[in-house]
Amino acid sequence: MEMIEGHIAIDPPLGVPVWDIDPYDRDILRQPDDYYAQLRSKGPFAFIPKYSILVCGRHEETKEVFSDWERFVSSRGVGLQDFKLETPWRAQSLVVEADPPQHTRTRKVLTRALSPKATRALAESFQVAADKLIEKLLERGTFEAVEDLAEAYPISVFPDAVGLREADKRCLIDYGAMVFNALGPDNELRRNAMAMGPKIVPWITRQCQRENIKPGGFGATIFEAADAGEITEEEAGMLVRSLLSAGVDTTVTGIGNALWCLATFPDQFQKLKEDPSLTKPAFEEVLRFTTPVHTFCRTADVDTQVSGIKIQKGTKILCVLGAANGDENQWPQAHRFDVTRRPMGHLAMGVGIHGCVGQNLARAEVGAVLNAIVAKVDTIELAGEAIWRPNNAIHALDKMPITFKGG
Ligand code: OVM
Repeated sequence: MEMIEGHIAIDPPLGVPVWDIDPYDRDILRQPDDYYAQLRSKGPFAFIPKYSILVCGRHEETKEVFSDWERFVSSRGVGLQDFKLETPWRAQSLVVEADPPQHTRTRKVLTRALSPKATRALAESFQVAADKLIEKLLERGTFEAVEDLAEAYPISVFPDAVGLREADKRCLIDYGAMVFNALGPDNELRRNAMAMGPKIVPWITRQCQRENIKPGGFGATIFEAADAGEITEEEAGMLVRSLLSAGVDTTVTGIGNALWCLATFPDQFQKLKEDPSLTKPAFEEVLRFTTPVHTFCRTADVDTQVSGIKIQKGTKILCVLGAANGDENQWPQAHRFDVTRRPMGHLAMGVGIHGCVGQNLARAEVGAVLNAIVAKVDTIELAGEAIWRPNNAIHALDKMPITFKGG
C-alpha cells in the first residue's frame, strides 16, 4: 500500500480533474482567493497529485462531506494524516478527532461548559474589558493591531473565563498555531510549528490539570463532570486541552480579520456606525469573507459517492471552507464584503455534530470588541501594509498597523 503524507495514495476517481497545485504553498495561504475561485471552477472535486487527496470547495459538496460524520469520519484525523495508519503528534482530541458514540459523550460536557447561559454571564465583563482596550488604543492613535488588539483582547479575557491560574500569552497563542499547522503536510510551516513543542506542550499539559484550574470557569465545569463520574479525570484534562487548542488562535484571527475588513471597506464600517445593530451580522460576514479556519479534512470510512463521484474508502478529502464560503451559487456577489448580507449557512464554524462548540463564546468576545469600536472609533485606517501569516489551517494576519481616529 503506497502512502503519501500519512494516508493511502489513491487514483483519481473517474470524472475528477487532476489539479497540479499545492494548496499549502505559502503564497496561496497568504492570498487564497484565486485558488478558491479556481477550485470552485473545477467541479465538485479535484484530485491533487502532490498529496493524493480529493479537494472540494463548492458549498454543496463541502457541506455534505463536512457534516456526514458516518461516511466522512473525524476519528482518522482532520488533517492530512490518517490516524488509522500513523500515530498523531499528540493524543487524539476527544472531540474534534472523534466520532459518535465517543464524541457524543465528551462533546456533551463541553456543550454544558460553554452553554449560552455560561457565556451570557460573561458578556458584561467582556464589554468592560473591550471598552477599556479600545479607549487605550484610541489614545495611542496608531498601533500594531495583531499584537495589541487581536491577540491582546482574547488573552485578557479567555484564560480567566476558562479559570487558568496562569496565562502565558506566548504559549497560548503559539500552541494554537502549532495545532493548526499540524493539520497540514510535512512542510516547513509544520516543521517549524513542531519545533516549538518542547517549549510549549509541557506548559499546556500542566495548565490542563485540576490543580491549575480555578473555580467558577469553563474548566471547573469540565472537572465537575469528572466528579460526577460522567468522564474520567484524564478526559477532563483533555477537554480543557481542547479549549486551549481551539479557543485562542481562532478568536485572535476573528478579531484581526474583522478589523482588516473594516479598515479595507470603510463604507461598510460607516454602515455599522449608522446602525450598530448590524454589528452581529457583520461578524458573520467577516467569517464568510475571510474564513479563519480555511480547511479541515475528513476521511472516507466507506466506499461511497458524492454528486455522482465515486470516493474510495480511506480517501482524505480536503474541505476548503474558505472556498465554500465564497460560492456565488450560495451568495450572490460573494466577492463583496457586505455587512447587511446576513450570510446564513456559512461554513466558518462548521456544520452538524462537529460545529464549533465555542461559537457563543467566540461571538461574545468578538462582539464586545466590535461594539466598542463602533461606539468609540470614527475612522479605521491601515497605517501600512497588512501582511497575512501563512498557516496550514488558519487564515490570519501577521502584521497590521492601524490608525483609529475618534472623539
Ligand atoms: C481540539 C480542537 C478542537 C477544534 C479545533 C482544533 C485543530 C482542535 O479539540 O483540540 O483545532
